[in-house]
Amino acid sequence: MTLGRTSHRPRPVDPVTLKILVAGGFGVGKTTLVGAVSEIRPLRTEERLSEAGRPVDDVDGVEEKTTTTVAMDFGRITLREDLVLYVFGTPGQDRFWFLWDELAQGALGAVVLADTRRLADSFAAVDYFERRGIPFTVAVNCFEGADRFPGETVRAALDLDPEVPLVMCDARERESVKEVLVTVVEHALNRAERHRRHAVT
Ligand SMILES: Nc1nc2c(ncn2[C@@H]2O[C@H](COP(=O)(O)OP(=O)(O)OP(=O)(O)O)[C@@H](O)[C@H]2O)c(=O)[nH]1
Ligand SMILES: [Mg+2]
Repeated sequence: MTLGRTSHRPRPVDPVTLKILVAGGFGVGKTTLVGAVSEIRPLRTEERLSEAGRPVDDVDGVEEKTTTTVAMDFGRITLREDLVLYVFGTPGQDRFWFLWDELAQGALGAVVLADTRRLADSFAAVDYFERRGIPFTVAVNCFEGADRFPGETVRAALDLDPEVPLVMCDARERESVKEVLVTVVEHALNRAERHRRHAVT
């Protein structure tokens, strides 16, 4: 038997896979964000917004919207050859809140997308991750036509902890979304490292 040189080559390592959630109010651009960044055809669970849903679905400010996520969005992005993110978009409407606990299981971190025209719609997502101690980053989806506010104003309005990163993004742009995801991963890893050091000392 001849042992070729190939046997000495390092074997490619399996990438680390991390789960990231994308949350935020109704129609803030979660499905758009997952679709923009995913390297596989994203799984979507969109249903048409129906007349029947009108009394419960708050479409104020998003009148153009014809569909809504009813379970989740799912996409995948390779950040580095050894680091793959599975990105889960949550449904934005209150009536699907019961799904959040399932989706949040095993998540390393989360993005709370916000629209400055309807900031209050993202309060619930901020509260959710704060309560559960899941590290998150707030990403303002800069819709054209929406007023631009300085980060500090948005931070104050959402009453964010100083350590929570806040970034501006365009949910339709792959590179912009990638930056958001890198921010979340770095924030979550830094926080885990701080907790670990704290536990040792
Ligand atoms: N102009 C502009 N439109 C956007 C942007 N992001 C999303 N949209 C549009 O806004 C609408 C809502 O986007 P979605 O991605 O469906 O929002 P969502 O947060 O997944 O909505 P739900 O699942 O119903 O909560 C769609 O018509 C998008 O095309 C953006 O950055 N700029
Ligand atoms: Mg959606």
